[in-house]
Amino acid sequence: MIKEAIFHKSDIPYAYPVNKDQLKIVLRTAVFDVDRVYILFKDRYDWLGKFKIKPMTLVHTNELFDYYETTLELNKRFLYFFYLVSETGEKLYYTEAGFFKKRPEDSFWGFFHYPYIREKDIFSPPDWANECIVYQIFPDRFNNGDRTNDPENVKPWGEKPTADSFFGGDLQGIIDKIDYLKELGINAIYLTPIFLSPSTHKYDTTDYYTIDPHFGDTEKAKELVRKCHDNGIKVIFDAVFNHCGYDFFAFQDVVKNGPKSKYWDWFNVYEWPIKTHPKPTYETFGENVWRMPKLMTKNPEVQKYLLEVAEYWIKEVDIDGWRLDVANEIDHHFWRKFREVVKNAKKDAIIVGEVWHDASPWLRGDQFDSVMNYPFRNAVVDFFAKRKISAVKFNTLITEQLMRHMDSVNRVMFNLIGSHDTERFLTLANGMVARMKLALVFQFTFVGVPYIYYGDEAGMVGGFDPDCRRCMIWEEEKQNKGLFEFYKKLIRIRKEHEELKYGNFTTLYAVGRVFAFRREYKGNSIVVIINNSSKEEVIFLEEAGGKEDILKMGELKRSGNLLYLKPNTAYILK
Ligand code: ARE
Ligand code: CA
Repeated sequence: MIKEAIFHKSDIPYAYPVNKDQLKIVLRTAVFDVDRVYILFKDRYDWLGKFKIKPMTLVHTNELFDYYETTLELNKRFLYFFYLVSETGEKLYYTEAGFFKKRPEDSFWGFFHYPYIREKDIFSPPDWANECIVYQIFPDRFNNGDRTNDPENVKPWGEKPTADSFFGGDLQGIIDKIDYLKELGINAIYLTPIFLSPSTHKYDTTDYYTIDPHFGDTEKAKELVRKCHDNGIKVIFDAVFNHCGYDFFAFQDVVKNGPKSKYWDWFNVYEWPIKTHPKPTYETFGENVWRMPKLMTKNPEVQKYLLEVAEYWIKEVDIDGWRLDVANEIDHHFWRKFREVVKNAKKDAIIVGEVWHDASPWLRGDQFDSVMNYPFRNAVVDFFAKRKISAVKFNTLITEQLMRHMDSVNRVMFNLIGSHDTERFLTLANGMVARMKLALVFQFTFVGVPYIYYGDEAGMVGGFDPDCRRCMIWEEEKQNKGLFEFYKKLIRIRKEHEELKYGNFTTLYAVGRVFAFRREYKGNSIVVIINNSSKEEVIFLEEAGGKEDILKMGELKRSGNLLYLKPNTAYILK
């Protein structure tokens, strides 16, 4: 056996409670190396008791690893070790103290321990997140519902955007389109920042307590949230707490009073008087973005200020959660406090971080509920839009992503295929709607929250920021109606099937460009087959037997368990 690949630790994501009685256990081995895995376990305080034995189930296989899982139930306290048998009959015991050929004595000191299921440590995202389909809105570009609040020099709707063009979109515009959003079927919206700021994107906050007048005011925000709630739509705001805007009162006080300012320690100023050019003399977001001075969240006064902001908008306007900008550059310490404040203000509010890479340090239950899942997006873009990776590689990417987190986290990950910071998916797919549809089938049947960037459903295109932020297309004749209907159908299918929201995920087939998997929940299963190639493919898949296609994207010809997949076609079999 390849011992070097065998891995477990008594911590997330290899050991964690799924509820107050059950402990989930995961073990990794090298791919195709091990034939059977058992776990031997007992209560830590049952000194003289015998170990119980349970076989573990192989749940994922990818290019490198096999993953085995099981769930244990005992009196909350666990002592355990593993017993592995290879294809060739080799036997091995695996403990916290390493590997043994002979079974360790019961008095051995090196077993794995899960000391106690501590209820407070169990991760529990808001229930509604599991049912969520989220729609991201960039307010200046979604819909102009009130011309009286338009900024000066507003550009004609639909003109090509530059980094600082304004188009007049606003909160009234969103209110006016609630029916549209309902028809689509989404049940949550996430708005990029709407607080007072000089820019069009509003990531450089001047005042955290004022809605930008070009968007509306606090009353308008209340009306938006109320009307969304009346229509079953949750509302998430953007918390830009890593940095403020240059015009923020505290920074302006520092600009004026220097080291004498009460707010001096809110920032990291290298040199005073402050200069913005050629390089800012203070720490900023990104590389010398002078409009965005970095806030020192290690400072208790800064913490207090920002935590009050977080609480204020929940209480005042009744929002349902926060998306956290540049979340990975703010201390964990702050986010733990933030979670306490937010959850106290509203028990089922959601906290979604912006982290573009492995976000596991923030997803242990003490900080975020979810993140914008960019690793998901990257895999989907490479497989479906660009077709530059094989199904095998794609399977490796997504199974490794799944194994990074607790199941309960995976189910609420915000699975996007594009955002205001990326090229649009359709552009990356070279305008080929067929490829996008396959990606959407995957997005809506995979584990996690499907996330729509405004306008994708209308067939909008666009390159990097600012081009990905074009004005929403409202003229019906310019919208891609077929794509819109396809979204509607996928949303309906997802809503109607618990398997797709709560089911576990098993890859069934990953060869060439064909990918198939099963979602299973409470004895019901759905099999999804995607032919991500431009030619007919024939596959053998027993699991498809006795199931009917509910997507009806194209005809599925079968002869026994042989399936004839049409080019660029997906099937959702129930
Ligand atoms: C503007 C221009 C850009 C220009 C930039 C630099 O539009 O063309 O390159 O200025 O001067 C906001 C605005 C942007 C604006 C930016 C700076 O929306 O339009 O850019 O402010 O003024 C990293 C961070 C991630 C961050 C992205 C942008 O990790 O947190 O960069 N995303 C958030 C928001 C943005 C927002 C800000 C932060 C600032 O979502 O919209 O920008 O508040 C890799 C890395 C990522 C990296 C990503 C993108 O994959 O892994 O870490 O994200 O690329 O660069
Ligand atoms: Ca307006």
